[in-house]
Amino acid sequence: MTSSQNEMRVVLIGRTGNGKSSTGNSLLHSRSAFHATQSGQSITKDCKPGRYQHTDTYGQQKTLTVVDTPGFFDTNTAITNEAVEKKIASQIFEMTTPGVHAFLIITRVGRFTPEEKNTVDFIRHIFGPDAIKYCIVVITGEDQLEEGQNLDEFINTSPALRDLVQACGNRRFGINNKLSGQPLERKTNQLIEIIDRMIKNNNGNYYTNDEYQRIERKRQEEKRKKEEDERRQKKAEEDAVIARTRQEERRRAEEKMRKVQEEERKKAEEKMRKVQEEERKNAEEKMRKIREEEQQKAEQRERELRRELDSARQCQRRNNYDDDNNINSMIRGLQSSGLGCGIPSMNGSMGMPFSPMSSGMEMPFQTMGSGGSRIGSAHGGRFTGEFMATRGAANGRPIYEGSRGGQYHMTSGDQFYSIHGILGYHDDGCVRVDENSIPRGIVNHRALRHLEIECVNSIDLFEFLESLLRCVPGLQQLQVTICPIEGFQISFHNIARLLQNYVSSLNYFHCKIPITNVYPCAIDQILHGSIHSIHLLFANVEMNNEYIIISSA
Ligand SMILES: Nc1nc2c(ncn2[C@@H]2O[C@H](COP(=O)(O)OP(=O)(O)OP(=O)(O)O)[C@@H](O)[C@H]2O)c(=O)[nH]1
Ligand SMILES: [Mg+2]
Repeated sequence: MTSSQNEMRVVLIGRTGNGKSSTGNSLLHSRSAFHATQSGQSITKDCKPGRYQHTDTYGQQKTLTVVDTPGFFDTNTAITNEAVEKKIASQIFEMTTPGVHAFLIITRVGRFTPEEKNTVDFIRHIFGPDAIKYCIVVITGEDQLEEGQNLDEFINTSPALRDLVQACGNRRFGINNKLSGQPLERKTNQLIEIIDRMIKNNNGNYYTNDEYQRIERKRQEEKRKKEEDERRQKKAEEDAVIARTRQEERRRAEEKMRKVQEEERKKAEEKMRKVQEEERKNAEEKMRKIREEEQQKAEQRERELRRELDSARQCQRRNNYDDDNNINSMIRGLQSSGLGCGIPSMNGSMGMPFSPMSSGMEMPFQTMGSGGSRIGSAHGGRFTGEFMATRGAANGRPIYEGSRGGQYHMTSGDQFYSIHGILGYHDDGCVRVDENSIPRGIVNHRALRHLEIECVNSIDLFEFLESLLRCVPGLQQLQVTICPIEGFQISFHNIARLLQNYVSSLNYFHCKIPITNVYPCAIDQILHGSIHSIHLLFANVEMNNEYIIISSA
């Protein structure tokens, strides 16, 4: 097999203690690559390779591999049986494959034994007959040659050694491993040159045989398998990296897509929100403008009406209230203006839940007349009261005088009850219905459903109704006739709330105010102070020459 120019593999073989390890260290320029010591037994137990980067005299570099081996021909150890021999051989093959450039047979000055001649046979036996062409006899202990004796003279002193050297093609070399530094380096360089020459003589080949071939094939196969495994592993790793990269890219793309979608969704939401906000603002602005316009119109109308009323008052003052026709004509003027008759509810959608007039139902009440009339309902009744309250003060305390009480007439079946004195004055000056003053056992006033009240002089309608309605929680229909005096003020807004709060069952309300008792200022209060707040139970405001009628239908 052609030798590689930059490799040299050398095997040291010889008897125990001959200096194999020492020679190996010299070749490797080391003192400790192999363990070398003076001992009767083999120190080296297993083959061991050592490497050194050798530079020859031409500056060419080569890797020198030196394989140290256990001692041969030792009675105690070493190569004494087939098993150990095979083990050593196998290790040498492993460490020097694909072949050996040189077998160095290590012998020693003064210690050569005839058995060592068998080393050649051992080499032939292990490596084959041609291995001898690659053997060199290296004699250690050159420093121990007798004075004046050269290496060949020493060789010639032993026929067995001479035979060994001859068997090895007279290739021999003497070395003193005790040298150091340059002298030792010169020696090792000379030995390597001898090996080089031997290789050349062997046509530049290292020694190989079937076993080496087999091992080499096996090694190549293992190398190929290893490379294949590595290639497969590398491919698997690359595939894994690609898969991870793809997965990562997919994840990034999904993340990007998700972000884009999220952003688009937010943008759309923001856009929608802005549009809705804009629409809301526009609608609010529109509503505000409409309200403003309506407000302005109402204010304008109110100013006009006030002007008209002022002029009417002035006119009346001038006539010292003598000319009722003027007032009536003013009222008619108001009626024709739309305020006095059928003023629509402020909230157009609020229709009356109960509207006997419009629905054609029979009115449960009869129109109030003097003395009243009986009511057909079993739980209907009629209340009339005459109150004349004068208010004064004595010692800082209020004094109330005047006629007290009133009458309550009620039908129950065929009976007609008259109840007197159910109204009373109170310290705070209000006229209230006193529930305790209603004679018990005569009538279950809490069961009243229909009630008519007529007050011939001014009372605080709100206070009066509040106290009355506490006594009649089941009331469904209420008719009130009052006669306000000049300056009398009625807050129909408050009364409406009162009726709705206290008598949830109330579905009909009828309030009649004789016009003859109402002075313009009272009309003013009724129409302008409260009428705008009226709703539901005050859906209708009617006015004729005799009455202002406010009712729920
Ligand atoms: N004076 C002298 N002593 C040497 C020389 N070479 C080796 N020795 C000594 O010989 C003894 C044995 O040397 P090793 O190198 O251990 O011999 P070995 O062949 O490896 O022995 P095993 O490993 O037991 O087989 C050591 O004490 C070395 O110092 C030499 O050239 N001159
Ligand atoms: Mg040794």
